[in-house]
Amino acid sequence: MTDAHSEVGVVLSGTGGIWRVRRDDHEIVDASLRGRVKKANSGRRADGSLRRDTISSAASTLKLAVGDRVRLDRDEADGATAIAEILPRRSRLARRAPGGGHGERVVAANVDQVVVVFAAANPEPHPRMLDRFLVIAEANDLRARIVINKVELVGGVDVARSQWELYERIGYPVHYTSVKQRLGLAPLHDALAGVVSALTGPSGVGKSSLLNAMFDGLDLRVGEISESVNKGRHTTVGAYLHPLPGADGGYVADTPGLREVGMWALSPTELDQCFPELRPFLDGCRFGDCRHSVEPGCAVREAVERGEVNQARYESFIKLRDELEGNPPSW
Ligand SMILES: Nc1nc2c(ncn2[C@@H]2O[C@H](COP(=O)(O)OP(=O)(O)OP(=O)(O)O)[C@@H](O)[C@H]2O)c(=O)[nH]1
Ligand SMILES: [Mg+2]
Ligand SMILES: [Zn+2]
Repeated sequence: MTDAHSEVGVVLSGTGGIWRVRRDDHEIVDASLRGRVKKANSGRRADGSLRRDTISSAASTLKLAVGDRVRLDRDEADGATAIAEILPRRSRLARRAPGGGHGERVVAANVDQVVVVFAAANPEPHPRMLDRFLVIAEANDLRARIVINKVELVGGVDVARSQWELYERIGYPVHYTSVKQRLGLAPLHDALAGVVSALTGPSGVGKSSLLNAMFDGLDLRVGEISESVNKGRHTTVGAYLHPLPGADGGYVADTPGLREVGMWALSPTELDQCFPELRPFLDGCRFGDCRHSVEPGCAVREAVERGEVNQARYESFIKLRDELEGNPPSW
């Protein structure tokens, strides 16, 4: 389709009516979502006649999300920009609705990786919380990367690594950084440049500080309690996409809603697949519907007993599964 007045861009932010879009020429514009795009569930009106201008069929059941690539139309008369089409997504970070794909809420589209940031100390890290973030990434078939920041507070990279290398053994890349001492920033910069990352982690671990230290001109606010204000509210899943300065480009999505794993409605029976180190053992359980707790002949539990699967990770799995099955955790 060639249209002299249409351009393509990436959605940076927005909620209902007006969306901020960064065009491929790097100009940032506000664009409205046309009524007929917003409502288009099919190419036909209620009376069966064809709509003149509907969203492409692949996008017809999708709601617009940050990270979406969209085709923009500019009205020559009043100069207003409208989103005419959502281009096909290559991936998405989505909350699943219970029982299937219907009604899922896309937190960010076209995400290449999830980057989970914790502090080695201050605030004290919670490995079980890290496990939850990793499960969300796995459930969305997204690569995950871990950052342990503020390593100077525990005596440096080697001390931090001794505490977290378990995750390296599972296969997750782990970055050990200190903004204060400018440690480990170059490799993390290179891992973010040119791709779309969903950045998450507890408040105060240094996410904004890291981005500012790696990308000149980003100037994110540091040291503010940015998201706790809205804690617990479903609206906080809304994300914001920051274009990364530099020749390589790339985007980082601030995704506060990722913190509330209970809202993700993962299926308890598929949770074991979201722990990569359990996968080799899942076919070995005596029962196909093994819950990997008290069942006889459980290959997962045997692997834990042999020390081939980390005990704490296994406990994370059990706690999360109990939670997903509706038993509130005791921690
Ligand atoms: N000691 C130490 N402090 C750091 C380091 N990096 C960041 N900080 C400090 O940690 C505090 C929180 O940093 P932020 O960058 O605002 O943390 P954040 O993760 O963006 O927090 P939210 O936006 O609330 O989610 C600030 O006071 C930073 O100066 C580090 O490597 N070492
Ligand atoms: Mg921040
Ligand atoms: Zn089992």
